[in-house]
Amino acid sequence: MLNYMTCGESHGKYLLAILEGMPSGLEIDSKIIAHELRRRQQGYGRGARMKIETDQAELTSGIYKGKTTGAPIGFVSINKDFKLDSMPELERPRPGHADLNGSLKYHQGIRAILERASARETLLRVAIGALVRQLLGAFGIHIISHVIELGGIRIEERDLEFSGIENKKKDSRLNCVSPAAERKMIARIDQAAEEGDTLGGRFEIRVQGVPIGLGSHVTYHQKLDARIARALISIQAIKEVGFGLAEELGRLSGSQSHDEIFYEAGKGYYRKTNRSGGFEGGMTTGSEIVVRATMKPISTLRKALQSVNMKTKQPEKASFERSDICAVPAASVIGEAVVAYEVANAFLEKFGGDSMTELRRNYEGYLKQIK
Ligand code: EPS
Repeated sequence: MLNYMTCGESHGKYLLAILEGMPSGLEIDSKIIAHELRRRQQGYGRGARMKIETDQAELTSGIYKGKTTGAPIGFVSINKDFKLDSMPELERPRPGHADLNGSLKYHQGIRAILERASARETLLRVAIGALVRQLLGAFGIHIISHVIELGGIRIEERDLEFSGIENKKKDSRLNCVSPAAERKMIARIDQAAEEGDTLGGRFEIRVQGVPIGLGSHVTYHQKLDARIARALISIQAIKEVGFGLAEELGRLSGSQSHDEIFYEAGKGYYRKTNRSGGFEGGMTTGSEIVVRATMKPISTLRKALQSVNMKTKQPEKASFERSDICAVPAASVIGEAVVAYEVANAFLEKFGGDSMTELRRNYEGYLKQIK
């Protein structure tokens, strides 16, 4: 089973992580990690910080001659914008940020809170996700995301194929399959920037190639859909997560809501629809995992909202520091990473093994057994 811990502040010297539980013998391509970190930095509407940084994560341990050894893997990332001790204290908490609650709870100023609450921490989650998705890739499991709504503008495309999504969003600046919607989204971001405002949106994550039976119905904490929901909600500013038809299911009848079961010799059990988003009873059905998440608008606004000065207790406008106008494309990349981690963890939980050889043997034996 996997486990990791991260530390580091947004303007601290380093961001650090240790990942344990990877089996030995997995070939690691550090270019994939660099690629995912680059993707996290992109997206129209990102702020000035992303022009300063060239995010990288050095792997410091647990890898020998390009392969995992089974030992804990260390990640080190250096912040170019390292200036924590010279950063000013803030007195006017931003509505929507961790500022007020964190400051009162930890009995210290806002600076110490925002430095750790910042989404900069997700750099490490993306690095870890980029490493574990190489494990998933070795078993034919692939993950993609795309932005489906931004600032109230939605894509019209429905029932998109996995490979279609990948092709259509290739040249996108917003990780979006629809050039027409993207043009409107970019105009909306420009408008928000002019108005000193920010925007949120919604993205979809798809996981292809998962076998039937990851996760478990037997205890609530083993349910894989619940673990994925928790992982997505834990990304800064995510307020809603739904699988498959999600909130639509509240309006449909049973006959419109479930995925009928079929069997074919050689192929095994399968479904023709995927209304469940790939989950029944907290376990994968073998269909694609389809999960959507909503990100609220960034809470640092140039057109600051009403707040209170924590020193004087007088009403004042909230603090403003440089900020993103919109980070939904970045959130979708982070979403891929955290979903990759949860799926990889459930995969290791189910098939176990200290080495790739053992893991592969267990996986192949199971596939034969369920046909
Ligand atoms: C981020 C780095 C931060 C912000 C953003 C995410 O950089 P800075 O605070 O120096 O501008 O751009 O963080 C927030 C939105 C936030 O509220 O803290 C990053 O690397 O993703």
